[in-house]
Amino acid sequence: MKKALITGITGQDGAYLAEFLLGQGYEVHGIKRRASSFNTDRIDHLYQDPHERNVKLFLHYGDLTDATNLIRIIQQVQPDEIYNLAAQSHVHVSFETPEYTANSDALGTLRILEAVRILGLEKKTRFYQASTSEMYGKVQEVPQRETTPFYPRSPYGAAKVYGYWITVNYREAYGMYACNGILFNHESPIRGETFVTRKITRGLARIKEGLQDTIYLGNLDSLRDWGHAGDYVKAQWLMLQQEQAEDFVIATGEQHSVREFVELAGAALGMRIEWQGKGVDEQGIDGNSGRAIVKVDSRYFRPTEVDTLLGDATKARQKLGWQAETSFDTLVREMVAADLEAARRDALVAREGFRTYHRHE
Ligand code: NDP
Ligand code: GDR
Repeated sequence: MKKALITGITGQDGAYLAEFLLGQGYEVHGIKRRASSFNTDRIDHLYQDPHERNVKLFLHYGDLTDATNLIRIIQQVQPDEIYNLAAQSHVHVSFETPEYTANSDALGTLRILEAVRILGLEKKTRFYQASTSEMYGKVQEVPQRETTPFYPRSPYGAAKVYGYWITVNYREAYGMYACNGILFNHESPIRGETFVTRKITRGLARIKEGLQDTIYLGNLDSLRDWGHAGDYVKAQWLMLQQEQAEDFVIATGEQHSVREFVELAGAALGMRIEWQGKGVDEQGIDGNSGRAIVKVDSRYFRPTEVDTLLGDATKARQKLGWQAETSFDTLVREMVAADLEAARRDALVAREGFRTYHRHE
């Protein structure tokens, strides 16, 4: 039975990947951070009581900023595959926490690679690095492919460029099977609530249920290549099953604006969108029930923005046999449906007289 170690198992991709690998018969180990409250919501459905027999999922406390902890966990687990998904992954937040972002996202990657080398596991353990389209930043070529030069536009992007190159370097210097998946944005119903897609679907669903009346957004004109996280974790696994370690772009090849995302989510809920704020063209979408106010708020603009991303995943299609399966429309509808259910639950709680809380973030 193969053993996999996932850093960032409590995140969106970690949860999808853990479920996928368990389905493939793996023993799955994950690193979770100590928090003052439970932080395993996304993997609770996979949890197995450690006192039972035939346990296949194990969680270890750890942190990418703690080298000795990583060495000890890797020594103990002796993984066949490591998926380094842990990161301070929010681009806007990286402008506020640039040093921490570099420590976890750049040096954290180095710490894992170095732990593998210190433990003499270079020939046993395969390594996947969660690289990102944010490395393309101010894009130098459209669409972006494996050979497109990087020009990061945030502390997050810059840290991930280091993670990318140190992975390539350990492959070349020590013959490790180490590869980068350059993944474009991918979303799902368990996407973090402060990324724009989830913020939109969650916010509109709550407006629909009368729990709030406005959502505040930043740059509506950003263009992204949005896919589904469930499709993308399969590509991560496929990258570690090849004869030779290589780097791959994973994307849908289709691009939409933030504004289009709002419009489609609103249409799925049958809502009329009322745009408000500076720089917003007055426009609405047809719908009979409900009205959602979408306001532009400068606090959500970034000091430097990545205006447009569009990936070319031809290499992944040819060499991995991978391609995105979920359409943009299906993705938006799946996210809207899940958030509507959650909003209905909250509305029921509110109607019964219990207090519910709302935060704009
Ligand atoms: P999430 O933000 O949902 O999850 C990040 C995970 O990393 C969480 O489990 C988090 O723990 C953990 N983490 C954060 N900092 C540390 C640390 N210092 N030590 C240990 N664990 C830490 O991200 P996604 O699942 O969306 O993304 C997975 C990876 O892929 C990330 O590296 C991201 O940068 C990258 N990526 C994501 C893309 C996307 O569109 N989703 C696209 C391209 C790359 P906790 O739950 O405690 O916060
Ligand atoms: P991104 O995702 O920065 O592409 O990084 P995010 O959803 O945060 O932003 C996408 C675009 O939407 C614009 N935007 C807003 N963004 C947020 N978060 N909140 C808002 O209110 C808002 N309004 C407009 C942003 O300016 C941006 O242009 C994600 C992360 O998952 C990274 O970890 C990953 O590497 C990249 O995708 C690929």
